[in-house]
Amino acid sequence: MGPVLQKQMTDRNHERVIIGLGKTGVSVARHFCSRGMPFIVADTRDNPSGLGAFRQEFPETRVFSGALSEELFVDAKQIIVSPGVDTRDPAIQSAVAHGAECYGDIELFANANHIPVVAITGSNGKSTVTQLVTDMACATGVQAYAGGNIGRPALEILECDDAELFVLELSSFQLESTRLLRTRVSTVLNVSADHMDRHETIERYSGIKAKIYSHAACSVINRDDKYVTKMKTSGVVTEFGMGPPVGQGFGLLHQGSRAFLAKNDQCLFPADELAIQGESGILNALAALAIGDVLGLSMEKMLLTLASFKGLPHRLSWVGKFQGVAWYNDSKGTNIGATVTSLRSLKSNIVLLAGGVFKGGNLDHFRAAVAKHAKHVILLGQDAGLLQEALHDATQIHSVDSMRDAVIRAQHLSVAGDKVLLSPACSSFDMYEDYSERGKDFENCVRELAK
Ligand code: UMA
Repeated sequence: MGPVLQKQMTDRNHERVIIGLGKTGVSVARHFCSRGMPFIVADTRDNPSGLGAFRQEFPETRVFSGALSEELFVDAKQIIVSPGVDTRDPAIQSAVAHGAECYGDIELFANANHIPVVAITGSNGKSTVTQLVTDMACATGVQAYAGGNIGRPALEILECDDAELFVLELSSFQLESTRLLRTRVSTVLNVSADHMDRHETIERYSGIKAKIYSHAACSVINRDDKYVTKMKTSGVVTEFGMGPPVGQGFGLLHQGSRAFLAKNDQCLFPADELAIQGESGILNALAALAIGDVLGLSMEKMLLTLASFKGLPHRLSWVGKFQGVAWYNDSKGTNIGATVTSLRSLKSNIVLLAGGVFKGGNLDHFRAAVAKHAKHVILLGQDAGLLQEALHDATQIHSVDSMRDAVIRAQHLSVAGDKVLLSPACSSFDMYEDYSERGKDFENCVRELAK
């Protein structure tokens, strides 16, 4: 190849820059590759863990590692960011100022997709509702695939030839980097402070979540959430909430002492028979029913799905009862809103294990819930000190250095009738690969102790 042609090839490759060599980056690379579109890849880590596998799959592709530089983007026309990449990076900002477009994988998905989409976001519960809606659709005979933040990149499920419905869990990071996604149904389940290190204010964060409603044929809203009810929706609106149903919406009705999930004036399912626990379990089930109803799924099949749904791992999951003490793994509780909801669900006699990387949020709200529900709090991880300061007068606080020590301390502090709850209110990246590795470590330590 002559130098001129080689220069042209290089420039063309550099027009499209994928940032992030994780699940999303690889799915974007495959998407471009299958369409014959050249690209380069950059990752801000010096030694990205997926590099070896990536080089094997894409031996011709240039990969840049380490801090992003302006030179990397000199020829860039499109920058495709992974959700974990902060677009406030100066080199990205400078490229955008020079005319480059910057967006994420969901934008690519939206441009290539022709199948109906359900889009689900919220600070908590979105994986559960995504899985439930997918299961309900499949039970009705609609071939549905779940993707997005739930773990399988959206561009990967786009390749499923038999798909009739895509159910996307979207994080604020993914919505932030999406310009236009048309959906059959969109929902924001709830809003409480999360990822404040990236979005800075809850108003900005809530504004990003609201983008999910901008091109929806139907908007499903949580009528109890003060942020969701202020969002601009589109299409037909269906509501859900803890009170009695409003109009054709979903809610709770009481018959005697029992509460039932209900539509309009019709009782559908006893709330105390749900395997997904607490108020959040009820709201997630109502949201899934509301979405499925809008899609025209069989109510009978949806209720059967609800009856057999055991919940996703690491979300207020039952680990076991040892010497009269009940142990729960809520490792997915990575923000204050999630942990407060779990504390409320378990009510009293709680020994709470928390800590990790704090992402911001209302610590007064956390302190009030801890004071009301927890006998002891055991803290570990990077931001244990910060949490200790915030909680010191709420209850008895203990600090430890490892999950094993946290579990041993919890066992010493608890008596029969108590509940030990791992719900960190923080992300796990200081000590673990992700929340599921943290949850598994917790469960292993508990089972080790119970032997
Ligand atoms: N990277 C950089 N620079 C950065 C940040 C990341 O180069 O500033 C690189 C990392 O070094 C790594 C790659 O980008 O090589 C990882 O990208 P990523 O962090 O975006 O992670 P993916 O593997 O692509 O996974 C992402 C979501 N991760 C995040 O949003 C942080 C996954 O959600 C999602 O399942 C997946 O896409 C498929 O859609 C996880 C998550 O933690 C579960 N989500 C957050 C949450 O639920 O709270 C939002």
